[in-house]
Amino acid sequence: MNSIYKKIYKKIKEYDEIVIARHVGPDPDAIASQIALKKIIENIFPNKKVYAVGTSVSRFRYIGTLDKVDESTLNNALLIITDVPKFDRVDGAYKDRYACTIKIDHHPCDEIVCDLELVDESSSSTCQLILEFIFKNKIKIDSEIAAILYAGIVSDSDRFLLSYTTSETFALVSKLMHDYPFDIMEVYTNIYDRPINERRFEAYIIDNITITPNGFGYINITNDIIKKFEVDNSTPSNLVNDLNFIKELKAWAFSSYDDKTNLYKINIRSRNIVINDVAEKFNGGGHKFASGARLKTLDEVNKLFEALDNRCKEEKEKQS
Ligand SMILES: [Mn+2]
Repeated sequence: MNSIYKKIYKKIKEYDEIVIARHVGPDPDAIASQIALKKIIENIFPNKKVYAVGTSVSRFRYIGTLDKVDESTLNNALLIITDVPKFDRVDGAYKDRYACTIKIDHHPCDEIVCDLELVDESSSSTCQLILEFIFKNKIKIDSEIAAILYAGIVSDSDRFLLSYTTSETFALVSKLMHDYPFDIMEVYTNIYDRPINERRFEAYIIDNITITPNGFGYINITNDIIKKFEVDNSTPSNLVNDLNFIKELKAWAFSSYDDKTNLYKINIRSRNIVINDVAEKFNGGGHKFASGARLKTLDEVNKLFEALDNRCKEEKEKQS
């Protein structure tokens, strides 16, 4: 019987032009999964044209560089989307242009959107799924690709702190490190080195976050504050995990304003309280305990905060 891993390998083999895309507002797992997959395919099939597309983010350039492709020139191409559940959040690729589509992802999703799908909601990261794909197909990689995949797994699991971290995660990572040794400190430096102004900004957030009696923490981060601390609009998203393990916080959310899209961007995290269904009601979604939303008005932002506080209240009442 052909497993999904084998089926995906077969499809990749069939197509000469392959585009790999991931979600808008990428994180290290999104970029690492697409770049690693591109390198893997290029190693096995040097004659294929493989493009990893989407807006580049300078702070993730250590993972690799992205490509531009004119989709109108493609004919009979394969599209692989990684780390993204649906096409409305795919950055830089349009489904209709492709002869075949594949999805590799760990976000919850109630629909089939691609011809072939490797989806596992219980996986720590999309990079973990890529690792499974590699080992199941006995693909040879190298230490450079290994370091990229490790960066994605470490980052998405928040250094193995999140509940999606399983024995499977450690088994795969152990084999990866054993077979393809890489410089672990270099990976951590790339992911975690921060300028002092960013840490000061984090201190500001901790100083100014409001915590309700139900254990919900929220803060509206204005653009004046972003300017004052000389950080950028994506910085709040990068810091949101750092509020984990604060005793008084069961769930928390940051709101910041994005001038480019004219939308409020909300990052939501929780400890064991399901919040993605709340985010979904406010033009958002994501994982059970790590979600986000994009909203037009501050009024909607406040309504979302209220709904999240209510969710915390319900949970508190259940437990008492
Ligand atoms: Mn991910």
